[in-house]
Amino acid sequence: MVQRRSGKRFFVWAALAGLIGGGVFLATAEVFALLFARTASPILAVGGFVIDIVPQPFKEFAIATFGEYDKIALLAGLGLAVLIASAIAGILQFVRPPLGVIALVIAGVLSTAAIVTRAGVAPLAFLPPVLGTVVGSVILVLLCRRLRGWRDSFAGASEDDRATATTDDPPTDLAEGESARPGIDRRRFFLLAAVAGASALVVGITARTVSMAVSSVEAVRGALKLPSPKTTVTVPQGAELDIPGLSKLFTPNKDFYRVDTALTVPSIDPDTWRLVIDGMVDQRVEMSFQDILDMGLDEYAITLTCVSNEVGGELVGNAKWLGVPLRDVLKKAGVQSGADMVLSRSVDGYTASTPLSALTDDDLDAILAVGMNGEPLSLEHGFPVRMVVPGLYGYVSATKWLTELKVTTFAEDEAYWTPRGYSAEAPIKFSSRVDTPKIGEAVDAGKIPIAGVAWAQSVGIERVEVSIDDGDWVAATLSTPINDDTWVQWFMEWDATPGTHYVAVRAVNKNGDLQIQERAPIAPNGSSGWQRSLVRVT
Ligand SMILES: Nc1nc2c(c(=O)[nH]1)N[C@H]1C(S)=C(S)[C@@H](COP(=O)(O)O)O[C@H]1N2
Ligand SMILES: [Mo]
Repeated sequence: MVQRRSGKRFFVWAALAGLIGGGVFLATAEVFALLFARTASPILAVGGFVIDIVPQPFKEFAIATFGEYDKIALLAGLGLAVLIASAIAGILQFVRPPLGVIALVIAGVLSTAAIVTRAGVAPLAFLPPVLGTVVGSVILVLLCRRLRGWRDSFAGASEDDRATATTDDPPTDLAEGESARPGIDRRRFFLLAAVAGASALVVGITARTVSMAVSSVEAVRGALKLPSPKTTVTVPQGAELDIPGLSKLFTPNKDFYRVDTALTVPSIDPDTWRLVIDGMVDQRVEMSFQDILDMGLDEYAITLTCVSNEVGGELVGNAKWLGVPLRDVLKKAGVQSGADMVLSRSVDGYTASTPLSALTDDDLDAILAVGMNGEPLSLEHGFPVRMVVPGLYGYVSATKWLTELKVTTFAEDEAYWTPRGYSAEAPIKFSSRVDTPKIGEAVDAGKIPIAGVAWAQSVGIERVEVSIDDGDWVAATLSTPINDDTWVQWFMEWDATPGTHYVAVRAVNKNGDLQIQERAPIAPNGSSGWQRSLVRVT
């Protein structure tokens, strides 16, 4: 009797194991969707797929029945289907392994298909459902194994009890049908069930909530129309050379390098965003996003560089920024004498220390930027407001998701990277780079261009020189510069002969300084050296 009753009870726990396995699957997928591909949430992708395939009359029926709650009804229905299917998968895995895992894998394949066939999908979008399937299956297998262990020792114990009951031994102090063994196995099952179930709930709900916050800010950003600027950047004739393999004059936003410490991209609603200017100021000032726009926007072309850029590296990009001068913003608060630094703070706590003079100097275009290449900043590049300062590495000047400007001193305050091995002040070391021919890619012999970019923000590039096989330095042809804050393109025609050759490049800035030849690592204040690369000609 006892056994039959508890046999049924095990099916309930098997169903619970299935629910937990399913929950872990979804929670894992949500976390990786948040990290790699926001559109890769299995539930939402399958929901979207269902919306796409159900026939029009059915959609009308759904709208007539549920009204504006039709999407919620769909998600609730899907949720219910997931619950039932997970419970069944648990029971299957308990009685006929690996049927439950097979069911989970089928669900994984279907949701992967729903995700990767959506429009505009990220390249890694398959990862969330695949990882979800793997982790969910592991949990399901472990839970069912422990459950079977519990059932077997339970059945064993019952038989023992029956066997002992035929003898005249006095009853033990264990309750009927119980022995120490099933107690341990039961605890093992419930411990894993509790840990996995609770983690799935907490992690899954957190990840989904963050995703929803992000997508609503994404929608706000999509609907945002920045006012037209008072002035725009004039791109002179001959500013952009047309050479295959050469960097575009303006780096497209999707190719623009991204460097920050943010694990998840902050999502800030511009309506509630505020910038606080405080510290050594006459009056603390608070500005809204609209206050910034109301100052009137101008367009600035500025090349941004990361201190982590190695010689010849990719962590540099050029953009047209829409923004307002930081000196005008600081004027509103009134900077007090004695201050020599502005500590800018991001909503995620990141800070940068910028010399006050770099922000207040009339000859420097240090700005608060709201737009990048004709669009509002993307979330990754600092939406809604970031700083851009020509001539200083990003980590000491280009704070994204800006929230506070504290006027202070270097003696008083320290920025995020300062105690981590990087200098408190870091002007960009001007540099030059070869874009084509690409290192390691063989080129055909004959007349080919050698071309690249060079930058010396706030000073300007005077000359770029190229040396082949350690021969004489020959001046390359420069594109017409936009201004001294942006990079210039350069090229030189080369009669390439078969074999391997060294191509080296160096620049001279408008102060007449030669690019530093001595190699330096990126820490503590930026790399230096001349790029010299091996090119194979066939
Ligand atoms: N909030 C915040 N802003 C930041 C950073 C960061 O980690 N957090 N990194 C800085 C660094 S090191 C660089 S090089 C630039 C890069 O800007 P980008 O990602 O738009 O190219 O942002 C700067 N602003
Ligand atoms: Mo950086």
